[in-house]
Amino acid sequence: MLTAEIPELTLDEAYTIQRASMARRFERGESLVGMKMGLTSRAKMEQMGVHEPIYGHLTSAMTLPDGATIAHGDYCHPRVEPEIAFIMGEDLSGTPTPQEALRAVSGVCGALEIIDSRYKDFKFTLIDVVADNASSTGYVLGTKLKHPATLELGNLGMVMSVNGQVVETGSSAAILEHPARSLAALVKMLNARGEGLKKGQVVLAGGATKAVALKPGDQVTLEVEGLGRVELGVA
Ligand code: OOG
Ligand code: MG
Repeated sequence: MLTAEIPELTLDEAYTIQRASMARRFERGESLVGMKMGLTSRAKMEQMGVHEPIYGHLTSAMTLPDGATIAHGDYCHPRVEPEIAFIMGEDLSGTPTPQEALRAVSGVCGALEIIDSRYKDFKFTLIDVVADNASSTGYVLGTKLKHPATLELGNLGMVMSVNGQVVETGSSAAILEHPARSLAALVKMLNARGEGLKKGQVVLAGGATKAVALKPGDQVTLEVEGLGRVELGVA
């Protein structure tokens, strides 16, 4: 772990490291497509032993289409998480309330996030995982997009299955009690660095349940109440 080598590393410095590693991706031709929140549900906090929400950057190279198949061998030890995603209809910065943040959203959909970690066995501190871009690796958005005003966004049932077996069940309520609170928290954290969200960007609100390890041959399905299905295969 990074903090084992540099114990005095601060959270602010970890976010600076995260941006430095993003700058290298941008130099390689990737572009910023959005942001993700992490550790926003009790299940995730307890699984990882880190009890504070974090954010990471999503790039074009992480974007996968619904029904995509990934090669397990391209990853270290990938895991999948059931998520809710926002599509920003307007720029958003400052310190909005959850209600204000939601007004800047044009669409909501279900999403599967693939996380992977540089750290052995996903063992890290808050500062380590922030420096590693919050384990961001890939994401799949559902194709059914709804305006937030047409959904009970604060309590949507979520069922994640692998190879036809239900592996995790939950609700969008697990995400800081309402996914809009995760969005507002993200904007507040970005604001502390003079940044914000841009129209068209994607925001993942954070896993509603614990993450599940992926194996070759897995076919993952997420069903979100009112938002249809999202699928991911692993070869
Ligand atoms: C950190 C990333 C957490 C989420 O949705 O909570 C995350 C990790 O667990 O490796 O993406
Ligand atoms: Mg996640």
